[in-house]
Amino acid sequence: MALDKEMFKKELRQRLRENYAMELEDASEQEIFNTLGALVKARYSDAWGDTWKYYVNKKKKQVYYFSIEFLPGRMLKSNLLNLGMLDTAREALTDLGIDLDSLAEVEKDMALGNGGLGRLASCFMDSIASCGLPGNGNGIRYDYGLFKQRFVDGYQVELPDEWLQGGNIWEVRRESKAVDVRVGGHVYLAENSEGKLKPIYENERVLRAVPYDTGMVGFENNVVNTLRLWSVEIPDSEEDKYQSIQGRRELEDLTAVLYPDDSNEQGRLIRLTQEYFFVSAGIQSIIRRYKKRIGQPISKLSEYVSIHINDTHPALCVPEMMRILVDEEELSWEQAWDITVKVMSYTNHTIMAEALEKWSIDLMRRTLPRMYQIMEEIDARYVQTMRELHPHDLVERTRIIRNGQVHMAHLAIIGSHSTNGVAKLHSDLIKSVVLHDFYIIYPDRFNNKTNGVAQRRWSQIVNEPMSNVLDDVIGKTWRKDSGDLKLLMNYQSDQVVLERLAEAKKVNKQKLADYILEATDINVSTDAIFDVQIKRLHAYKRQLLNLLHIIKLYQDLKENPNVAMQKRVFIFGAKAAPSYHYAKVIIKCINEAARLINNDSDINDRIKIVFLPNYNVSLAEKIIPAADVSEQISLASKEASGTSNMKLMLNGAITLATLDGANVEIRDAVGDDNIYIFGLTEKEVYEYYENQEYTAQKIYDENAVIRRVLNAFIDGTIPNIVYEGREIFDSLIKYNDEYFLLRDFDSYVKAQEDIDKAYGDRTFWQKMSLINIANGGRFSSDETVRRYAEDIWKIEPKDSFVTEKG
Ligand code: 8GP
Repeated sequence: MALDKEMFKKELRQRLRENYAMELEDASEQEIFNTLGALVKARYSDAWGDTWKYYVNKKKKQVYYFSIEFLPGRMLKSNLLNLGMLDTAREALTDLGIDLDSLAEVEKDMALGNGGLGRLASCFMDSIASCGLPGNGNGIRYDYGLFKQRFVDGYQVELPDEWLQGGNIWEVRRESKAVDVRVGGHVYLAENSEGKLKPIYENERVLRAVPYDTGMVGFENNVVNTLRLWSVEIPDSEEDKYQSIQGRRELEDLTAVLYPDDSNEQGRLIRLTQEYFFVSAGIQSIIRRYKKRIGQPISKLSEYVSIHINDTHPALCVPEMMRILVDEEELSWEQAWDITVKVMSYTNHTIMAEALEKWSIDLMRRTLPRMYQIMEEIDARYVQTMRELHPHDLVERTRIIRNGQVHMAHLAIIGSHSTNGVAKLHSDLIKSVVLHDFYIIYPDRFNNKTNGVAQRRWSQIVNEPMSNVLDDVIGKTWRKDSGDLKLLMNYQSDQVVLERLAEAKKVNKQKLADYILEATDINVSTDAIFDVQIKRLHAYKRQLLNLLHIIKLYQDLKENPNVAMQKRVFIFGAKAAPSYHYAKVIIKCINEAARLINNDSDINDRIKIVFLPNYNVSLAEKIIPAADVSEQISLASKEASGTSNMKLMLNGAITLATLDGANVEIRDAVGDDNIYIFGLTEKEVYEYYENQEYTAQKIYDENAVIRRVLNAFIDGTIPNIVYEGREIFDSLIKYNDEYFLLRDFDSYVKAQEDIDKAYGDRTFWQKMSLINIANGGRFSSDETVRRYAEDIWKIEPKDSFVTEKG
């Protein structure tokens, strides 16, 4: 039964009394939040159990999405929306004198990921449930999420993210579902009494993996799937071995932090063990359930189970499945291999060489001896089969174990039936360049699945002013089916609609301006263009190119204060990996440029730089609805897809982009007139690589504007960056500008000038913005997961969902 407002208020008060023996008037925000969370959870707990029963009773094939990162952000509003309770909750709370938006801020961001890959996993979880698809997540319950970022003297400082302090209302600990995972020691094969070869483990460590489940609530469809995150504990049987605090700590640290800095041996060891830990625990629990609940012979596993390997971190799924099928279920190698390949599928998320995981044989053998043995066998059999079909060189290049290293991407491709990229261009590049060798061997395994974003969160929840206008203009069907945003195209010349959308944007900008003032003490005007670049800090994403342009504007204004230009606020949000020195240098330079420019009275607020600290999902939710310009300026060929580009267009920002990743598809969606494209194409980038004719020094010598901009980094123009400025300068000149910033600079400046002009014509700008919103619907992750479900996972939606939707 749906809760009406009065019942909602009554239940909230009642629960507060039960849990805290307290009246609402005396409760703290945290206490009210926890109570509200429990109320919400109670509203979906039946559906959660029923969903599971339905899958089991109907013997539905299920997908398990294995990912070392999940970035759900806050879940209160999203759960309320999906349960159809958002409006009731808001009104009831208002009656009680509580503002839902500020109450929601109490929730700590669940930040168990670094960036795009982790956020995509969470958008998929939302969409899988909302499309009524039988699918679950499998990952790690890190005690500490991605570090909290502060700026001290312009430098990034990392603080621990203690997100579990104060508890996590959404999770359920399921001790009875714990499994044991074995690592380290030695393994040898010996014949058992029946004459079968069996692995014998010696001196291994046993880790207890305890699952914490979180309900993934579908949008108004009574479907609640499960995100299962594993935490390490010491099993009772091993208690004796962990007498010392030090020993206990080491073990308990295994799931303490996300991505321990892997630049040293100790860190790498933890990371590899983490990967195996959640893979082994996940697969063991899938097999256990399968045997107990589905009751079919193990040989039919692939008809009921699909496992997705999200990037290479869970690639050990392949040998772990083989271990269970061969060592425990006693299938023949051939049969086990056939099942494994049918069950597994893999997504590649990056072409950056340094992110393609490799492990030294030595480390692998020491840490996961049985896994290593199995991978050796897979490798040997691969070579044997492929040698008969392909040239020797090709087979050697594609082996799993080569040159003293285990290649995880090779393992994932060889051990699965599908490898996909995340945007058309990226998938083409994978086939033609990055994984070309594999494409020759397995042409049928390669496919594209362009990323998408959870549109309910990224439009309805984060942007109410815009959503209300849309409801009035095109009706509410877009809230269920984002394809209906297209209806907005009928209003591209309607002054009233354009004006209302502009007003909504203004409201969002004011809200962000208030936040900026509070967080950074910087005053920004909502008349200015809000020009946004939000993503991990990485050289290839070229935040530095953005800065070079800002410095140029600054120098132009200093030279001639009467230069005509729109006011601009350049907004950055980005964390640098703790060990990524160059990225941190860029942060320092942006912060120092901000200090210089924001305080220069000659500039008179015409340009401002705001680097908001601690970029995360919740901050993205504040920035995105307020953005006018979306900077997607990676060097063409380097960004696999991007997803902030999709969220920003959906909120009416105009994209300024290279033809990289999904930007290409955004251009196709909105047309050339409603996007600003600049820079080298991916083909031109590759031509440069082939001809090796790029000389940054030459550009510097010949281009006075660029020379003046770069000199600002070393001549004291930007203060306090003596070392950092030199490092930037050298990276561009002495080390020849790896990401072609200088080559793209002029066309970037030109595109920025065009944007400046366009913004001056309010109707023109607003029309572009409308066209972006109208065409954002195609980048819905609902659509993306449906494609995965049909083409790769072969799973079908829950029947009742189809009927409910009509
Ligand atoms: C990101 C890609 O950089 C981005 O283009 C894409 O949109 C996103 O994945 C989702 O597909 N890749 C990563 O986040 C990534 O490779 N992370 C690994 C370093 C952990």
